Amino acid sequence: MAIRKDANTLTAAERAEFVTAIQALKAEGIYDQFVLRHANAIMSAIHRCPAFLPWHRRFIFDLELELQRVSGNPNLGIPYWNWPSGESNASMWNDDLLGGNGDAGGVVRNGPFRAGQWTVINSSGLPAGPLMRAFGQNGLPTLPTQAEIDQVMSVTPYDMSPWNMNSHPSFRNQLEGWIGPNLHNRGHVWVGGSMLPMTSPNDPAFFMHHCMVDKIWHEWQTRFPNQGYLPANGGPFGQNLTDPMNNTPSGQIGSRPIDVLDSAVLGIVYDGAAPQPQPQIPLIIVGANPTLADIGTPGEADVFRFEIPSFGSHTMYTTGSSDTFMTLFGPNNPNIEVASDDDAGENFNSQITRNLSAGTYYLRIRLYSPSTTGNYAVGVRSDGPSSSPIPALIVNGASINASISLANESDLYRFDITTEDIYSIETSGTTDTFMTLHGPNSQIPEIDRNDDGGVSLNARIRRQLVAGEYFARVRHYSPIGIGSYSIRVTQE
Ligand SMILES: [Cu+2]
Repeated sequence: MAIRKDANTLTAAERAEFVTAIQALKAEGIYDQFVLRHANAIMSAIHRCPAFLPWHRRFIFDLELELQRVSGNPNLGIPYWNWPSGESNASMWNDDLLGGNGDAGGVVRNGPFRAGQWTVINSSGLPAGPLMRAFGQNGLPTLPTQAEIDQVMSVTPYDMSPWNMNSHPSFRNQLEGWIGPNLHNRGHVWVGGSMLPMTSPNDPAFFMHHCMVDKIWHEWQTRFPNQGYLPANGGPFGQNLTDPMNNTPSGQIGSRPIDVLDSAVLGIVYDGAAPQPQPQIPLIIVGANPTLADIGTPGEADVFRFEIPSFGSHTMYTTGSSDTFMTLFGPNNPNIEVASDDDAGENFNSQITRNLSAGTYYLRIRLYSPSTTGNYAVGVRSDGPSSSPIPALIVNGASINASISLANESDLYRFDITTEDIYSIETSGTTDTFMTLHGPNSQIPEIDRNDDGGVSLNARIRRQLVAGEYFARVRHYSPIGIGSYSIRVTQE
């Protein structure tokens, strides 16, 4: 399991281990193969496009496997360059890790990758001189701040037609840096020198930089589990969810975006994110009169919290004449999105009805138009005790959409079989689900289990069932994985 840490926090022993492993790969010729894999990819197939993030996730993952191999340490993770604290005087640029800035001529003279110790290659694989750096000298003198990262972290969807540097709104395009505060591109330009051309992996800082890019994508995926990779299909070849990506070998994992979407499945763990300060969040009492609020500044969003004591259907709603937009987060985590809605309520009000398990939930309300102000009222009501607390699947009926929103969470469903026959119970979506089947007429005996019998990573159980009540339990294959899925039962 790769444990990826903030480069500035590494111990002396961790720094030495990372440097020694990079040097060993260089000596084997493996490191330069990575430089060429990036340099000889089609520029526009791996940058300025949706595959930018999965391509580089797979790329640094493959290097990490090599680092683990040569070091003999299966937990060695690429350290990440935490930009807000990674300026030129940060300890990651000390001589025991990356070495620092170049001299007046741009040549790196300090650290393990200094001139005489480390030679870069050109895109033909030929030696091309020493490593070069020129911190802040190429027109972008500062690094991204945490506020700028937070700003990009709130952008949805993942990407948007025309799937290039003009895409807007697009999380990928903002993280890559063509619009918005400029995160990824700025890091390359700020380091300068060898980090500018397509041979930029010549500087080991490349991998720490892209590790930070990947961490931000990972955190965004965790925050918005219902916002999947786009385009699923219909985009340029090499960019769709199940297309092979340019210049990516098939290896331990596949070469398609879908193969790398779940960091947990890849065994990647980022060190603990700093706990976020919790501002006082107003409490909504379930069943009480709606709470009055207003958006006084264009673009502002209000956050409320409420407590659900036990499982049941609940409706979150706004009233009034404003066009509100609502996003629900939880349970017990203000960063995990459950659902969002624009106009399901009366007039232009937003409304979400959902089965909620016990816990604390959060509602974020904004106005649909980011340029207007207005007031509204927001409330939550229980839709009454349901006759069955377990969601019921109807044979040959509609799918139920749900999500695993917490580590180790599992969802339970029930369904009735009236005629003995062959039935299939299956999940769909991009989450790697795992399913167990129990019954008849009891939740206890397990009669079947499945991981990947369905389409791609979905679970599917196909089985002869006698009449009775059955229960299906769905969890993520990884104990720390989360994500959304749909489930249905069909008679064959
Ligand atoms: Cu790149």
